[in-house]
Order: sequence, then structure tokens, then C-alpha cells
Amino acid sequence: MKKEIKVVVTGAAGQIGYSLIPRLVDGNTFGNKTVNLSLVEIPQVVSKLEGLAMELEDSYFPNLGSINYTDNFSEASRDADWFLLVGSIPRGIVYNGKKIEERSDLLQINGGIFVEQGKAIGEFGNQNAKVLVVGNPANTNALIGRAAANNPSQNWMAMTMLDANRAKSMLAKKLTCNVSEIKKMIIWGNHSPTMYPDYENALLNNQSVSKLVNDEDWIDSKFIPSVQQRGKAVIDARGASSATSAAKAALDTVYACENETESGNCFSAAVYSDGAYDVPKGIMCGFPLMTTSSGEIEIVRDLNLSEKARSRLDVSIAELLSEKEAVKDLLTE
Ligand code: NAX
Repeated sequence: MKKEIKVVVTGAAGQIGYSLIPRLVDGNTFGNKTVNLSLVEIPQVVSKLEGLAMELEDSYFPNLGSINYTDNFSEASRDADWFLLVGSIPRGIVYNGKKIEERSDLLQINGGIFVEQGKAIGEFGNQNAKVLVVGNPANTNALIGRAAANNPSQNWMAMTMLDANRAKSMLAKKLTCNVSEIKKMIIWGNHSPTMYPDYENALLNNQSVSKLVNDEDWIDSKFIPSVQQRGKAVIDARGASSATSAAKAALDTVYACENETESGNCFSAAVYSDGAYDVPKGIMCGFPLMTTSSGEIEIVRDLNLSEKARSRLDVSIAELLSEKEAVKDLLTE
């Protein structure tokens, strides 16, 4: 078992980065391993990372190894075990003199970034590196990066854990239980308002959450739309997008990949479809996942999808296929 782990984080000077990075070295996410950090930013803000590095040193983290920061992603990637790709250009920003408002523009700009990062990960990252894309549009960014990396032994994912955690929180309130008691809470499809939070396969004490809630009206008018729109609700309330909850979800995903999944449970992330559940091959789709005792991350294949779930999932698949079409020139596999 390796005693050291190298983790690359992009967007390290952003708001998610500030909440995420200290918790990578706090002894929980990677257990007792020494964590060597490689923090990446764009040239305009990379110098700010000196301040973050100072704070990390001042925080008494016994598991903190080396800290490097750079605007050179290839250099950062060398022999890295984990890549947390948080950095991306947000909607609404002026980029090269143009305000980025259309999803198609966002897809193209961020897609270009992920081609470069994917190539570097494929070439310089560890053979069994794991990559979690957080920067939006996360699923399609991951699809582009994975194609550019062209390294099948590496494991590319896009984050849907935040959506799953939001869903668990709503269900726990409704059913008056602790969030940790809700198992198998899966987000199918795209990390976008078309995602499908699967309350029918979710369990509380081995009983179907759907049966326990027994209120389809609440499910359709409150639960599903609230999970789908929670990101916007946080922006409206906070004046900024989710940061600490997004950071926690990234840590939860890393933890879920680093530790064997408890029996009777699964976790949520988007991975490359191999045709499981009749999802078309070649898109990054939210699936139920498990980590085996030997550390493999696999799709859990024995859940049932009701007709309602299927039709909701189909909407999200259609969106993923149209995003794929919009970036087909960037899929350089
Ligand atoms: P911030 O704008 O605070 O930070 C982003 C940082 O990324 C900036 O410091 C920027 O300089 C940096 N950056 C941009 N391009 C980069 C590149 N090529 N290499 C390295 N760094 C680069 O955004 P923040 O709130 O931290 O959010 C980051 C991303 O997470 C956004 O795309 C956001 O949409 C996405 N989110 C994804 C979520 C998910 O569940 N998948 C939820 C939360 C969040 O909205």
C-alpha cells in the first residue's frame, strides 16, 4: 500500500478550492497517507496560491507533504494519483472580449481547456490515476478530457455527489432520520437540471424510500425539482454558487473511491457509459457505482428502473448526446 499520494487540484484559488484543499490533508480523506499537493491556477492568479500554501503550512496538518503551485498543468500532472479538476470558466464572465452566456460557448471554451488537461493526464499522470471533474459542464468536460487522455487504465468521473447529498438531506428531513441512514441515493444522467434523483432505489433501513415517503405529489412537485434546482437556489440565497458543499461532495467522492463500498450501498458519480442500463455508449452519465475490495470502481448493474425513472433518464441522456454533438470537434480520441 502506497504511503504517499499526489493530488492535483485545478481552480485552486477559487472558492471551492479554498474549502476543499485543507480537507484533502486533514487525515480523513486519504487516511494516514502523506498528501503531496500540486495546485494549479491560471497565470493571472497563480501567485495567490502562495498565500494558500502559507495557510496550509500554518494549519498543523501532520499528513501534509509537499505543496507545489504552478500555472503549468503538464508539470503539475507528473506521476499524480488523483486529479480534482475544479477550475473552469463560469457562465456570465467576459472571456476574450465576449460575455459567455450560451451553454454552447461555455462548452467550447471549457472543452478546449479539458483537451489540454486530458492530454497531460494521459501522458504524465499515473497509469491508474483517478480524475474527478467538478468544473461545469462537468459531464461533457470529463468526456472531452477522457478522450484526449486516451489512457483506458485511468478512471475519469464527473461529480454528481453534491446532487446526491442534497437529495439525501431532503429525504432525511422528510423521513426524520439522519442523512447517513439514506443508502443507494443515485443521481442518473447529467449534472444539470435534467438529472434524475432516484428515490425509488434509495433505501432507509433496507426499505424503499419511495414506499416510506408514500407521497408522489411531494416527490414530483417538491423533491425532484428542488434537487434539480438546488444550485440556483443557493446562488439566489448566497449571491455565489455552492462552495463548501461542493468541496465536501468532492471529498466524499474521493473517499468513496478510496474505500471499499459497504455491502447494500452504492455511490453516485458520472462515468463513461459502456451501455449499462441501455445508456448509449460514449457519454459520461450518472450511474450507481461501487468500489471493490481490490479498489476497482464499477457500475452497479442490478438496480431496476421504473418507467417513470426511464423516461426521466432519457431526457438527461438526450441532453448529454446534444452536448456531445456540440463538442464533437474536441473529441480527439
Ligand atoms: P471560482 O470562480 O471561485 O474558481 C474557479 C477557479 O478556477 C478560478 O480561480 C479560476 O482562475 C480557475 N481556473 C479557470 N480556468 C482554469 C484552468 N484552465 N486551470 C486552472 N484553473 C483555472 O469557482 P468555484 O465556485 O470554485 O467553482 C468551480 C467550478 O465548479 C465551476 O465550473 C462551477 O460551475 C463548478 N461547480 C460544480 C458543481 C458540481 O456539482 N459538479 C457544483 C458547484 C460548482 O457550481
